[in-house]
Amino acid sequence: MANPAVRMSEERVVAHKDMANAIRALAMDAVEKAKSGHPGMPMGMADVATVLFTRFLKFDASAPDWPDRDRFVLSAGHGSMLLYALLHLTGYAGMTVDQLSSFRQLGSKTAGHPELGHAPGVETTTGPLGQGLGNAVGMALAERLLNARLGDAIIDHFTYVIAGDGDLMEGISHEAFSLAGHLRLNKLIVLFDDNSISIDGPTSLAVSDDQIERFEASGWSTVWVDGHDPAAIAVAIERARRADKPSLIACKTIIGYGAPTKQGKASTHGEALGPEEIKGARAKLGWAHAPFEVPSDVLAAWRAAGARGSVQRKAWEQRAAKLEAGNRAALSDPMDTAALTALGAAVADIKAEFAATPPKIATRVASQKVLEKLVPALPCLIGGSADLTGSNGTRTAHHTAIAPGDFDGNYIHYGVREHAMAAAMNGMALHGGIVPYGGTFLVFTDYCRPAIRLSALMGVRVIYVMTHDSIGLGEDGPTHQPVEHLAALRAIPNLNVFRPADAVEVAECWELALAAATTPSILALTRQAVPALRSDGAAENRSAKGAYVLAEAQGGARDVTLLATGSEVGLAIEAREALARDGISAAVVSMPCWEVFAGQSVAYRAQVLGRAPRVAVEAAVAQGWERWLGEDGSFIGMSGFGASAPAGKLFAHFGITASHVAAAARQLIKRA
Ligand SMILES: Cc1ncc(C[n+]2csc(CCOP(=O)(O)OP(=O)(O)O)c2C)c(N)n1
Repeated sequence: MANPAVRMSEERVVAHKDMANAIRALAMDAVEKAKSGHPGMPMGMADVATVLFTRFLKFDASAPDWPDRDRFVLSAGHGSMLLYALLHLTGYAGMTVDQLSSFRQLGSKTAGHPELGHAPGVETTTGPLGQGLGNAVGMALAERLLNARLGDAIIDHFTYVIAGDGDLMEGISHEAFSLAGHLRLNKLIVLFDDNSISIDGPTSLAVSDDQIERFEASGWSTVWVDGHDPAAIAVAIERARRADKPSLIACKTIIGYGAPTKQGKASTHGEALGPEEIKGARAKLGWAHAPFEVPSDVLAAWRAAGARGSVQRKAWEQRAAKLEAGNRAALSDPMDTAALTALGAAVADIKAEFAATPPKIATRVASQKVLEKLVPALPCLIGGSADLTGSNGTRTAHHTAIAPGDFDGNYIHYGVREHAMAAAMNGMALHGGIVPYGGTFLVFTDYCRPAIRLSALMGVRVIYVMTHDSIGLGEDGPTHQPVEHLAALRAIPNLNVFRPADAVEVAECWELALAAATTPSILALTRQAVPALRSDGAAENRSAKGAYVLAEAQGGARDVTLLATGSEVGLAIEAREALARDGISAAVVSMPCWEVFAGQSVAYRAQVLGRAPRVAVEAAVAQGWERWLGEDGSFIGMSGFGASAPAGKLFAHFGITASHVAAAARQLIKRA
């Protein structure tokens, strides 16, 4: 095999081997210095990464946000030093030697696992295995959707992923690959680090899947290559780029390649190699340079690779400059000023309709009505559901389904693949140009939770439409009735959990979710009809402070404050009326979003919560309510799982009724 090389100028040629060894050395050195990290994977995949970055990847290190760049996802995020070494070598701003030598230290750009926003060139946060794969499917899907809208001259790029055995063992990989194969996402290329080693030892301890056959069965193009043979890797990538299906390239590699006594062993996976082994590796690899030192010719060859795309990028900018302003803006920020204006108008429109004829409908139905206005106003919105379209109310008259190889539509039938749906939505949001929303039952947020957590950690605009939000879903029973889910979701930082009370609040919560640029949202919606509580038609978004006084105490002074969310706000209103008949003045506070309310001023919160005793009602567990109730408040809700029966019977059975709320209020007042 000819020794492939990067030609720098007429006279200097740098060998592939030296370029790959630069990655290996930086990875060994950084992990050694930190005394923590994973050298094995970067050393094993250095050849594959070198071929990809020097010969194929369309990128310009000086313009990391170029919308038509190829996306590179390191799904095997524990091998973060592979990515950091590449970003340093190719010349991304800020990824200095100092950063590499502060690997895994507080405040460095080189976090333990790659984190979005820490360094340019990190496309997504990875580490929880399998998530990067799901993100990449979303990115590849976003690319095809935008390509269908804007054409080849504007969006036409690949999404490459490096994934390890661990990624492929995770359940999410099945959902994600199955979806990608079905949709024929032919610009998705997975480079599988097929080293047959994971933490416990050889993968044969735990798995005997034939990954090639597995992917073939899901409609992928597959090939096996020697992951240390640059020419073979290049041929495989070349072929994958021409495939009419997504491609898996299984790269047979040796973990910790170059470590004299440890290569090929699990001991290189996740700990520093130690000074002796590193010395031996330097000798074996023929790398005679000091720690963190990259010789100038090797660095120059890498920098040339990092600048290779600049001509292409500049040509792209000229083409993009001719785009209609809206389309151009949408590539960088789909919710720009024009989109926010359109959002405001659409929400005002539907609120006016709801005010004119106050509807007694389920909040999921209200959400569908809101979407009927939003979808035509906001072309960036891409909807979908994990096989519960009719139940979630996620599809409108303005939707066309995306089909295999056909990306003209704007609605995704994710199939029964909640986890991949959530991870793919993260990928779509990260790609840019798209605001994804997707639905399932609230109880199945458990099936999406790892990806929801990453939406929150990354701060991406993803909207989860989670219907059937309590025992109010009725006959499907406790398997389908969320009780702890609101509390569990509220425990995730930087996640807005909205539980609107009626149609008007639904419109308001959609507006807030779409306007939140760096916070994902959950919309928890009812299956059952709820009364219209807001018919004021107010232009003001009253949900925007997270909680507000929906009905003040008659006569001003409060004897008691009733706090509620979603379907239970109606019960609080009924209880208020019952209490009024006894001469007790109760205020009702609707709390559609705790997180937003928690961010308000102390004065506002004090004014809303008042000084009178408080009763809260929510058809869910009490956890978290103590914050709003104080020491002496009462909670009406669930203390265990639900049951199978019609909704009305269940609310009565579990004591979540207006009369119980009123009774709790009377008791509190007596005590006070
Ligand atoms: C969801 C999840 N479970 C467990 C881990 C902990 N973990 C990190 S790497 C790894 C083994 C991965 O093996 P492989 O993909 O073969 O990586 P390699 O040993 O080749 O570097 C595990 C279990 C994780 N990061 N994410």
